[in-house]
Amino acid sequence: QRDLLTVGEALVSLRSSGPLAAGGPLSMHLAGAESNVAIGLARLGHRAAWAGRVSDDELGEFVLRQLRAEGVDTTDVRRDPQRPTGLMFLERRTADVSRVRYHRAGSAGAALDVDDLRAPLAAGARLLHLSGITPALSASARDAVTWAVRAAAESGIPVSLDVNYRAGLWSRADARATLTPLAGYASVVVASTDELDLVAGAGADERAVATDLLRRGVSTVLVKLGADGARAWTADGVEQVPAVPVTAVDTVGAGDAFTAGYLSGHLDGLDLTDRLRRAVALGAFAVAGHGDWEGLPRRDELSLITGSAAGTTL
Ligand code: KDG
Repeated sequence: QRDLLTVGEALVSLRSSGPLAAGGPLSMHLAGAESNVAIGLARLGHRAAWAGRVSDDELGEFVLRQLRAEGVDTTDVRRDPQRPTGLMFLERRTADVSRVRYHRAGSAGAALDVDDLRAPLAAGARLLHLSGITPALSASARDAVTWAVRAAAESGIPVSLDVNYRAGLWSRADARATLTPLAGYASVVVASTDELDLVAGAGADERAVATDLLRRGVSTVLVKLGADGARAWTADGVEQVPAVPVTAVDTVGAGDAFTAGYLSGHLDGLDLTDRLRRAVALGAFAVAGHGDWEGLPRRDELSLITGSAAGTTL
């Protein structure tokens, strides 16, 4: 059985080392929040599958090739002969400021629909992971995600939902209207502090949001605190772990790495503290290397960061 099924849009990201308007070389990478999570889990030896749509051309082939190379199960990926794979430009505008520009409207990934998800849901998994990006892509993608959380609930598959608010895709009001009901189906909700108001009708106060989610059946609310680590709210109370101190060179993908670490700990049966420790350790690997997922550890590399330094500072 699969450990994890994740669903979403995989993108080709084109990274520049300087201002895009000035031109220059771009490097080509696989991006996509949910596929990043799948890779994070596969690197740690879990059976992870990603489902979604990609184009029927070289870019779709590139996405599949990268996922397969990382050991992610792509059996349920659909090739769409009509639509392109979405693109994301990541522009290093200054040494400290990077900007994202999407070319993903009308993409194959955005055309995701319920029929794309029937087979992967029927195949079963120990966990289903979704992000708040997918329902922002199109009406059919929103319906697909809504169907998937209900199908998972009926089959007893716990759902993990990362809010992942993307201002380039929808307004906060639209996100709140869609994500608040969706979060009620999740077992784990992952959010940054500035995303808390999008998953509960309880304002932005962390305790009030967590209380509301727990009351609605969520078992763990994870709040990412960046360089300050992370907090988890459960029925037993609240627990916080500090971040692992590393030299941050690229924060893109850190949230996905964090989620992958947490879910890996869950699959391994670790207790909450150790799940959080693995989550912040993976976040540290992500920020300490370039790329969305390239720097994520294999299992035998976990101790590179969780070992000496982190053993005492975690
Ligand atoms: O989480 C990193 C993502 O921002 C990136 O991989 C692309 O999924 C993505 C998005 O929609 O921003």
